[in-house]
Amino acid sequence: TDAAVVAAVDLGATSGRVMLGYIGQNELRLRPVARFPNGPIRLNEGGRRALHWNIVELYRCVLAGLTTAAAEEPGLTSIGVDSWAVDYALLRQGRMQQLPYHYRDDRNLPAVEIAHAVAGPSELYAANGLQFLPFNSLYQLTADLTTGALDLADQFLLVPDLFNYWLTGTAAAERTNASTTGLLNVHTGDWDTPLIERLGFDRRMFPPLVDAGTWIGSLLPDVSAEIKSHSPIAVTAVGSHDTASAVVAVPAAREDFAYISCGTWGLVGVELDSPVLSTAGRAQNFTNEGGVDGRVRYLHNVMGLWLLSESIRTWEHEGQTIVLSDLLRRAEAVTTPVAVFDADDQQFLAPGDMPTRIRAHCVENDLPAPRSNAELVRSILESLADAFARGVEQASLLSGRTVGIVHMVGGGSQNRLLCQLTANRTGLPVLAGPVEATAIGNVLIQARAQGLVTGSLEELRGLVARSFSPERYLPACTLVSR
Ligand code: LFR
Repeated sequence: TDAAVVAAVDLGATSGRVMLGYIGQNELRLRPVARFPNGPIRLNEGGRRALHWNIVELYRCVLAGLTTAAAEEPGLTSIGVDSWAVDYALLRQGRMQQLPYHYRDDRNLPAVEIAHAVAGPSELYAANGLQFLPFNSLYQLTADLTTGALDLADQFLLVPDLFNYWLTGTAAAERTNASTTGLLNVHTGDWDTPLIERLGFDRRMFPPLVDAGTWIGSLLPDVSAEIKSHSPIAVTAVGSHDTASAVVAVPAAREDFAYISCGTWGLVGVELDSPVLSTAGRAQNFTNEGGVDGRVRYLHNVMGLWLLSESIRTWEHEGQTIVLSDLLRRAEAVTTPVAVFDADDQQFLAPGDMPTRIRAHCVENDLPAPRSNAELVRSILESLADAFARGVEQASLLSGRTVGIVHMVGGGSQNRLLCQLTANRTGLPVLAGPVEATAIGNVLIQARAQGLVTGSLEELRGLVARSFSPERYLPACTLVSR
């Protein structure tokens, strides 16, 4: 075929991948070329066990993936990088000063109080429109302020921006991801200088903002040599917040849709043209994150498959052998009513023994504590589906947008039980897939920047729907257990 090729680098909290994206007349295909694990690393910091990202290892894996990509497709024209949000590197004269912290590190809690003493939650919401999450970059930066780390830094780069800088030498802040820092003004979409200065940060640390679709630069000569590429490759800004890219690739055919981008997190919401800053929305912890093409991702963070993956990690650590497909089959076969607990409870945020925390939470809340792995998994999935259903309903109520269909994209869309339970609890059809929505959204924005496809997000979504047809789950009310 004569399809053009771009590469999507998509970094998630548990794994990263490099995918080749093929774009032709009315065709869109994806081919994985590399997958690698990602995870936190604990380091002793003066007696505290700090949680960091092994960002340099991640970069090594990205370069290895790009080497394979360039070898397989010498005509590769562009690279785009997306990752999870909020986490960043601090640099001085281009040198990274410390390993980026993981958003699940516990340094944030004291920092929240310090930041809120300067600017309270309602004032912050009026300025940045973000739901309260204790790891929003502004709280992390407050922690850096108290340790003196900011004294050494002259630049702040979110993870994808850091990779773009390493690849091209150009420092820029892509807007969708920058919106998750809490330091962008929700009305102007620009760095909120008064807020930044009140919080005690140096405005000059924050790089110029660019929109998704902007050309960032060409690969540095040594990077080009490293990945053995013989033709010029551009690095293009994509919706560098993974959720922003995932929302681009929701294969919606109608306007009245809600989405659930489900991986480590379950991001539940609707897409709007302008932010909703109501007190009710703030009370329900709804966020106005920046989307591609100036759209607003009005959504709520649900704890997501983290509850499951961290349970599995705990069991494996205890020496149990876990086969995910078996476990899910047994969870599906559970017929006794299981606890539907509050998946959003902040106590589930930190890494560590998840089954014990879930059981304790059930006991505290007079819910039946799960007695087996299968019951625990069923309880997690029921609770997630319940939180998803509440999220969809609230998104609709708070925004005034009618919702007639739910699109589930990302890794969670492969989980048949979760999709069915979500259909049951929302009472709406759930269209599941694509699994690789984030990488697809990443590819599409590069393709549009290169003129390989044209049109609005609606048109891009049409192309996704034609190329990856979603699976349909209809609500079956009898399956609901409470
Ligand atoms: C999903 C995600 C969420 C963000 C969380 C932390 O991968 O990007 O949107 O709230 O990770 O960065």
